[in-house]
Amino acid sequence: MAGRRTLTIIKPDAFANGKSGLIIALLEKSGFRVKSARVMHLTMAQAGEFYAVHRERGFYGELVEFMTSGPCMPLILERDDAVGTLRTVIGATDPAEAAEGTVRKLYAESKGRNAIHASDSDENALREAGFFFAESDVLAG
Ligand code: 3AN
Repeated sequence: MAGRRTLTIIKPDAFANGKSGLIIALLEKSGFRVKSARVMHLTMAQAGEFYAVHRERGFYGELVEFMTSGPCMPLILERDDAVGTLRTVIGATDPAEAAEGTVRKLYAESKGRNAIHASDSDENALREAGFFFAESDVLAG
């Protein structure tokens, strides 16, 4: 059964451009409830570990550099079919291919600077939530 929680990160481009409130409003309008949130500036070590699955890909260095370029905002979100719904709401990785009304269509600049991260499976949602939050940081219910 699809899980009710997922992990998102409002990335440094969107946070620096003052879009975090608008993005959270869109997520809430899409039925998500915020269960935990923080603002933080990732270190190279943290960003490198978070994106370790992409280590062999050509854009890894650029990705780690971008994710450490300024503060970002990780959040745990909850609703039915959280992972699948959030992937739809954020849109395609490349904003040029993202559907109208999606977060990336509205706020992303490019494939690299693409405003938001969302977990791509329930397993990764659990792992990624644990990367940023202790269970005691997450609202129950
Ligand atoms: P998504 O974030 O849509 O799940 P992935 O998992 O393919 O996309 O890629 C992870 C992150 O790596 C993307 N959010 C994006 O920031 C970055 N990325 C992916 N492809 C490229 C690329 N060709 N050039 C630069 N950055 C990229």
